[in-house]
Amino acid sequence: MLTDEYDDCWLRYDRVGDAELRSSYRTRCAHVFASTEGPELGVAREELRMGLEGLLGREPHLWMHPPRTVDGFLAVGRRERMAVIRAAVDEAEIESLHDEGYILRSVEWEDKDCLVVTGSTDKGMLYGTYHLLRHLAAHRPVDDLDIVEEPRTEERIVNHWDNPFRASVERGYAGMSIFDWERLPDIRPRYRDYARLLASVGVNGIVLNNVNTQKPDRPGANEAIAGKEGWQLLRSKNLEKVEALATVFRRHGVRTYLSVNYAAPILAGDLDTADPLDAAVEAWWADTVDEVYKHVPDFGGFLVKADSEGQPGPYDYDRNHAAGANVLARALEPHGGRLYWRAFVYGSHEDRAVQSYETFEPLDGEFRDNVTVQIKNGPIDFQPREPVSTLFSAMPETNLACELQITQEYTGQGVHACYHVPQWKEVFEFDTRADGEGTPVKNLFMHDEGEGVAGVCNVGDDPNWTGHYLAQANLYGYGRLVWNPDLDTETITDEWVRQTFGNDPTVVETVAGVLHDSWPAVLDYTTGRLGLMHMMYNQGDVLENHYNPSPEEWPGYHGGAEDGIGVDRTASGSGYAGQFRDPVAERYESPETCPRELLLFFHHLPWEYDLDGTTVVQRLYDNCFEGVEAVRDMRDRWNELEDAIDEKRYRHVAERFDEQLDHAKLWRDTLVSFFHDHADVPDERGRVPPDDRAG
Ligand code: GCV
Repeated sequence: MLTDEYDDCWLRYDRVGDAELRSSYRTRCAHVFASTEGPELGVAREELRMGLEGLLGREPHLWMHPPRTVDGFLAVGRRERMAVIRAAVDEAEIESLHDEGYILRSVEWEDKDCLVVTGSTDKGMLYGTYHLLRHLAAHRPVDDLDIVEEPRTEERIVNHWDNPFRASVERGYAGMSIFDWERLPDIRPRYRDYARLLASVGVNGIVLNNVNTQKPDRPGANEAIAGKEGWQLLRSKNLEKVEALATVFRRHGVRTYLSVNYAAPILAGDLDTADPLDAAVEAWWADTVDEVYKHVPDFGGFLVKADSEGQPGPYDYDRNHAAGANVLARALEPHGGRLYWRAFVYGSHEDRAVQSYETFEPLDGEFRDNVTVQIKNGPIDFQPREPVSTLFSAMPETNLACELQITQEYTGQGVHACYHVPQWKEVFEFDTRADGEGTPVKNLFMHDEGEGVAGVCNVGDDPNWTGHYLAQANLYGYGRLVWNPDLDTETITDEWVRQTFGNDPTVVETVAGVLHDSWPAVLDYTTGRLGLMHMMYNQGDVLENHYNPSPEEWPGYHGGAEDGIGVDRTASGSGYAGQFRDPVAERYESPETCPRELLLFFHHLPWEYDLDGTTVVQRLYDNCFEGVEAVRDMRDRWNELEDAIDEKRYRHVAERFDEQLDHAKLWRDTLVSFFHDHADVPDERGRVPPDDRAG
């Protein structure tokens, strides 16, 4: 049910097959009395028209007044404007509702069976509309509906690492950029469909361009891209393009943001410094921001990667990150804009894990109110598994956002199935003890304005949007989990499968089961089971970057050597464990109490260190073999669906699983050989080093 040749993702709205259910839906939804005020309500009406036509098998009748001659109807609008809604919802309920919240309720009104969708804002009602359609697509009953929903997280943003004018996407595995910057401000229908997908899961902000706004200064970097870099978006003629996109997203309740280069006063202006304490720099940012707001009056703000991986920053002028951020924040403040300032810095330290805490913790309380420090979920870089970042519990006086990666840079990219919702859930639920027992990570960035979650988006120009059909579940799950971090993974998965692949119980069970097993499989063959990480190829701009196994390349990340494996991050090593609060720090300090899944992240242990009757090296061998079997099993289960889902999607995923299986074997064989070569310990099952029989 998207409007062009692209895949519908979860907005398919397939016809409800069960006649009784369809008839109960028709009673309440075949006639729609929906308010016409406001752009978001226009989107809601259009979505209802498309969605109900698909689900009910005929276009709904959209009324301009309450229908009197029918058995029931759906009403979408404000309480004060519609008698049917007043009959269903108290004024006090609306008054206490969050701006983006909504109420869905069944009600009998003038002898008619009605459904109402209402809220205190148009945006809330748009979210309520999507909730209703999701409910119908999952074949849930509507006769006694009573749902009151509010977002638990204020800022729910996607970050695009798209390179404007180059059309490429850094760490993008779904083709070129969805945004055609050369043709903008011409609008493609696809932008609207993308905005619908985002709104349907409650995303309310989008950063349009890559945080790397300048050509990376490294050997082999493509010279042709000079002059086509992200910082150029601040130029007037390009702001018209931003304005066009913002117009589309605004109607769907999504605010637009830009990544900017710290040295923009030099690059895009004519200053010879970007020193944050220089008056001319301050004035330049103020003027530039004024110009942006002329184009996009509800502009969300900027995202900045500073002093990191070759991007300029305040260190270039001997200023700290708070001084660096505050100059941009002051420029944004009068317009209600926000500055997202990334905490992803490393460089001078031997163990990069410790650096962002050391850089930012001393600055707590020094950032202006409209600054949000954006922290990756872990201290390294979106690995299949890492501990949570210690910064979350170290900055109580600062607005924080958690950065997740929806795109699968280190978890098989566009080829492997790896469902990230369980991993994100684990991060959100981790008890930091920051404020005593029961201070999960999610509590440190939820609730307040200016706090939230940013997800590095996996969308590209591929017809299926995300490269791998199953990766659509990561985008969907991201939005749903961020809206409400208390939702359980099973609920999110079930919703996605039903909307995407239909309600056949075998299909639902199989697809949900495959998703459920996918992250553990990746953990097995990359050995994240014991906390190893970053054993991937890591060379410049080549295709296999962060995809193929290459454990010899960066021994510092895993510490594999003759005497053992793992990295000492305790007090006798880099000290990362000590950045946690007690008793978490204490637990991590000792290999006896450190959770298995992080053991080798925190400890360098002998290969034959005892693990409840087995050894580290044997456990690693076993994990690699088990990972391959887990992929084989997922592939076989998927293959059972051949006649149950459409050929196109079936084949696409089946072929991806074949490729994943081959690649998991490559991981297994590379890693077990590496472990064997260094440990010189035989595999007790005789499978290592691998030979052709390994299969
Ligand atoms: C946008 C890692 C990735 C880079 C990314 C960087 C970041 O290093 O490999 O592609 O750059 O993180 O998050 O800034």
